[in-house]
Amino acid sequence: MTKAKRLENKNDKVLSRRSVIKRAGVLGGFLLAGCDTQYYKPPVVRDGLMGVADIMTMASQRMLMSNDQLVQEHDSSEITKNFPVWNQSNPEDEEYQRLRAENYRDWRLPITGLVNKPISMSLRDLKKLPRRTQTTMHICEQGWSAIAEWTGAPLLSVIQAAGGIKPNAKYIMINAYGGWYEGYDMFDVTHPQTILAYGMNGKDIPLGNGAPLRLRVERHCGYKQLKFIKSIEVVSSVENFGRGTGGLNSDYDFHWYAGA
Ligand SMILES: Nc1nc2c(c(=O)[nH]1)N[C@H]1C(S)=C(S)[C@@H](COP(=O)(O)O)O[C@H]1N2
Ligand SMILES: [Mo]
Repeated sequence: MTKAKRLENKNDKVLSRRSVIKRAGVLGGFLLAGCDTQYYKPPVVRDGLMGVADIMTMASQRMLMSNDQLVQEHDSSEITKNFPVWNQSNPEDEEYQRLRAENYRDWRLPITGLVNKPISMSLRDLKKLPRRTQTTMHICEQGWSAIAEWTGAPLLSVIQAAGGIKPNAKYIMINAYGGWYEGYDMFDVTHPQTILAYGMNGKDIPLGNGAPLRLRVERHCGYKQLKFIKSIEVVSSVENFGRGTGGLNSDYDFHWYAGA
């Protein structure tokens, strides 16, 4: 890792989950609840609980990870030359195409729902927030992996820019242009390597890899790395989205949580 990157990533300390939980008022919900585990549960879906196997896998994975552990960060020499473009590569969405034609000049990210100060951020606003650069391995559940360097704003600092969450907030739902959406719990939101990335390998994110903004939530498989981000909503329940399982992929038989 270069010195510059190490400097950028010094924000990890500021943003480490524990320090945030300790700092009164930032994520009020954590403090009022006085207990993390409430936020580390999978969504309860309409047709009952997630499968027992899912819950066991998730519980043991999260126990192992409870030390704020970071995923491995690679050397820039390991970056994959031709990072795949997988699934959607250019959403057929009128609004998206209009924004793209103007190089995303008018693109905005609304952050709404159970936050203290709903806002709408431009790419410039996002670039003014603390910045993190990480070279990580993307692992697609469909059997491939590749390494890239990602640069972006920690999701946590974006939520903080919206005034922090209200006490009853439990999940965040992210919508993408082209119809994908995924849900994440506060465990993912507050992790230092969870970033809204606008840069890939030192350049703007290419169209096919999710321009102008995609999520990197490094301990999840590929399908949780949402591309073409459109909006963020903080919610207390995932019930009202799609089929109510907490994400497009779990709506259609993938697991809500399949952490690596
Ligand atoms: N909006 C959106 N996000 C998405 C997808 C997609 O089709 N649309 N595919 C997912 C899957 S399964 C993978 S493996 C990665 C692929 O990212 P890439 O195209 O940058 O390789 O994006 C994920 N996020
Ligand atoms: Mo994937």
